[in-house]
Amino acid sequence: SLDLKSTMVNLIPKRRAELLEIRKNYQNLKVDDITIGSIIGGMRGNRSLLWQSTSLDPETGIKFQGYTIQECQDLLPSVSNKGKKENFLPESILWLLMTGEIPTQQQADNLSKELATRGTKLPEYTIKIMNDLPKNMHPMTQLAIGLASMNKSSIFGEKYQEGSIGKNDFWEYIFEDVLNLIAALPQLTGKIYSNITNNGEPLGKFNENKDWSYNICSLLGMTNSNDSLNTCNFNDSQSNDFINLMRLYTGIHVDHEGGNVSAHTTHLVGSALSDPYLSYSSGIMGLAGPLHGLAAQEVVRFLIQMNKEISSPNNEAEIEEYLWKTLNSNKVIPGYGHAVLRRPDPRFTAMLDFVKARPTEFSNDPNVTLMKNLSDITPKVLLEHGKTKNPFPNVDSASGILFYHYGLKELLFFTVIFGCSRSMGPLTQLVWDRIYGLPIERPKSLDIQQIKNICKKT
Ligand code: CMX
Repeated sequence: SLDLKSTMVNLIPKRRAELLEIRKNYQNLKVDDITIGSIIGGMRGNRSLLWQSTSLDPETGIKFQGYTIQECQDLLPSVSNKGKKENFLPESILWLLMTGEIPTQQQADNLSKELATRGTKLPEYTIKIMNDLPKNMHPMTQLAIGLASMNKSSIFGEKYQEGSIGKNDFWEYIFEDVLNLIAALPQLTGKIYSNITNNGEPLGKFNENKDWSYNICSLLGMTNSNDSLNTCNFNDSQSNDFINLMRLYTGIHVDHEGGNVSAHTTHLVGSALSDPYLSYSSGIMGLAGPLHGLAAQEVVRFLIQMNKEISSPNNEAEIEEYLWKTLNSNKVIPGYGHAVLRRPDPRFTAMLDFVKARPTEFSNDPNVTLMKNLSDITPKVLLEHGKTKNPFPNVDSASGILFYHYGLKELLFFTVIFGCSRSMGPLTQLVWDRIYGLPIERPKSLDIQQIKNICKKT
């Protein structure tokens, strides 16, 4: 089938039967031990969540339905641009996450068109709320408010209130809400950016004939087409490169397994049958935390500051000295290390490849040069320092500085673009949660006395 919903309809009976079979035969099979350490240590490593579309391997990094980023680059449809292969579309990866299948060009184009059609306009009441927000309100607060306000038009919410749908049909209306929500993100993002940079006046126009990432760029006023209303100084190649950077960034940040804060929160809130707008708005609140979505901005600050203090971004000795100074004052090197990964983050490699493919564009940018040099120097220093389990760069060490290079200077805003991308994984899971009829989440908590009692018994 050429449209996503019918493709899902075809998949559902087999997948439901599969889960039923597992539940019937293996209900009591033990998977993991829960230790006192994990109860008081953020539940690290507890294998206790069902998450279908992505998995994170310490060595190979993120896989989308089993496909690495490189395989996605090779296999997933992009837009065709006079025979030149562009970065794959996030719409393609959304199809892959939802179905487990690589879409054809036609399927990806159809989904792209469907999102553009659904996303033409924000609801009037959301526009009003966004217009009334203080223009200097934190961009992630604006995003969470905008999304939560759209629950007024939740189809699932309406049907549920009417009492007109049974449990087996919930997924269909959740799916409608999910596509409407993802489709609305370019408009909402553009509105937030115009609030913080242009007193709420539009910076660009939505183009129904273009893809999702293009529309994010045009609504930021960051293309050189007529769809952007400001005087962005991009030449043709920069404009096209920025749109491809947006496709790359939003394509590879879609999901990182289910246990991270934004994904897990969306899933948890959705398990109470809160609609996708409320569930993802909650996920966004978590993404706004400095230990989760804000790391990219820390890296940008770090690079700019280091460049102020060293004589050249190519001076290895001074860079090493700066890194040691940071570590010796008990600070972390932002953009390095990872809770799960034990190799360079393949998302970082994809970003670096983007830079390497455009030497003329980036060779004169001292921050990008420093970012590249750091990826060689920092692992040696961190290894010698001897603490971090993973001395290699993670995705955040490159992503923010590339946006900065093209003129996105509002560091707090980067996470809103992260939020656009991250909608795709957790909301895909929300659809599957309802397809599978998963129950409300309710782990058991223990107080200190109960924990002490368990400790005494051993
Ligand atoms: N610089 C200096 N020290 C570091 C470090 C870094 N980049 N990364 C880890 N360490 C230290 C830790 O602080 C810890 O020290 P203590 O024992 O004194 O507490 C020690 O090494 C062991 O930590 P770890 O097990 O290797 O790492 P964690 O799982 O505890 O933390 C992370 C992971 C990402 C929070 C950590 O590496 C870090 O703070 N990195 C810098 C911030 C950053 O880049 N965050 C983006 C994460 C991207 C993502 O989540 O996708």
